[in-house]
Amino acid sequence: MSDYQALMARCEARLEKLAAQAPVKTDSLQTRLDAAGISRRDFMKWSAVTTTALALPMQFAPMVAKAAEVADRVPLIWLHMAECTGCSESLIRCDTPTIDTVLFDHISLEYHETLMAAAGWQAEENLEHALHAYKGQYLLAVEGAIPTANGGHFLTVGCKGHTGMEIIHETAANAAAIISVGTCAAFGGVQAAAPNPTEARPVDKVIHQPVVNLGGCPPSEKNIVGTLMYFIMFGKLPPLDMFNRPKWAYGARVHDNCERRGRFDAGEFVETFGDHGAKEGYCLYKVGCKGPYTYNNCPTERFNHHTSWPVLAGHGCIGCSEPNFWDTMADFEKPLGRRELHSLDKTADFIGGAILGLTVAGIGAHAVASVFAKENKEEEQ
Ligand code: FSX
Ligand code: SF4
Ligand code: F3S
Repeated sequence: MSDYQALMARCEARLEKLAAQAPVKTDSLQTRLDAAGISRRDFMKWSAVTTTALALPMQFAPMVAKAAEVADRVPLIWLHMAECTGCSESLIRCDTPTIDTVLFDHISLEYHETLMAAAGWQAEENLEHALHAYKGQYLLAVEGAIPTANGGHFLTVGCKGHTGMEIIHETAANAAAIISVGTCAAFGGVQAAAPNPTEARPVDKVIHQPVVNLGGCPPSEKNIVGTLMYFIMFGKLPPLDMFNRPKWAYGARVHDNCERRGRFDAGEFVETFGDHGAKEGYCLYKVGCKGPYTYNNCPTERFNHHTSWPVLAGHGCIGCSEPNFWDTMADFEKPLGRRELHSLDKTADFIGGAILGLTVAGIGAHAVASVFAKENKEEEQ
């Protein structure tokens, strides 16, 4: 049996098992799509697009559709730790409902502090109920870093005053899978920037279970929903990169799929914001773009109904899906002219041809990968 056949058999068995369970929600996905004015045809198109985004062969498209329909059998507990809630906003704040947002309504969302109607004691009871009723079956999504200094008391949640550390340990203990949504949960984010007074830590440095890291401040709705879909379809974590990010989403550099890449290769750079080059759509490297050092699918998947992404909007990528980007990628509007990346900065002034551009960019990316690998190792020690 080939790898894909084995994957398909696993997916079929998993979806059959889920379909046999009673749905938690009363409305079917079709009812929800109808209410949002989304046609069956658009839903099937979405299934094909999601299949491609997940780097699966097109034979999986009907299974993606089926997985969406049975998503209401998978309980989801979504926690907020130290963060800005932009990750949830990225998913739910579209001007009109998308299939991704409808699907997020359809999945069995048992606890989400900023979306649920319950408050106070009732909210805490909801969480306790879900942890008990769905022991070993629920998916745990965590948004935000965990402050660990002072016994974790820089973050307490709810009327019982539990610390983030206590909550994360309790909820992670019986989760079927754990997803760190956003750079704060995945790598610490802004609150972990030097000097990190609350000793904010990524989820996977506080607990011992495997965690999928969805880098991005915030990550796109595609990366969040795609990861949920993968778990629903296969009941396991997707293949991950060295920072435990799904390869299907974080396997390519922003720079390699950027629509301004031709300008980089031709040596056409914006020198200051608002200049002639900025109006012509020149490359933003010299005004600080960190696309050459950042792995994410922003140029291909974009945000908010696929309308735009940072570079298309006219500002360089700030490397928001990379570990410790607040410290390693700053200044955000200046090239990384210091440290190991100096060669790329110097050469950007007189790059004339595509071949030289490609070679130099390759060196830069390799150098930065080594920097991050080193930092990650140090953190683990
Ligand atoms: Fe962090 Fe998410 Fe940035 Fe904000 O909550 S990844 S600060 S967009 O929203 O965690
Ligand atoms: Fe695009 Fe930035 Fe790369 Fe320029 S440096 S091609 S703007 S990703
Ligand atoms: Fe972040 Fe860069 Fe994408 S700033 S949103 S990784 S383009």
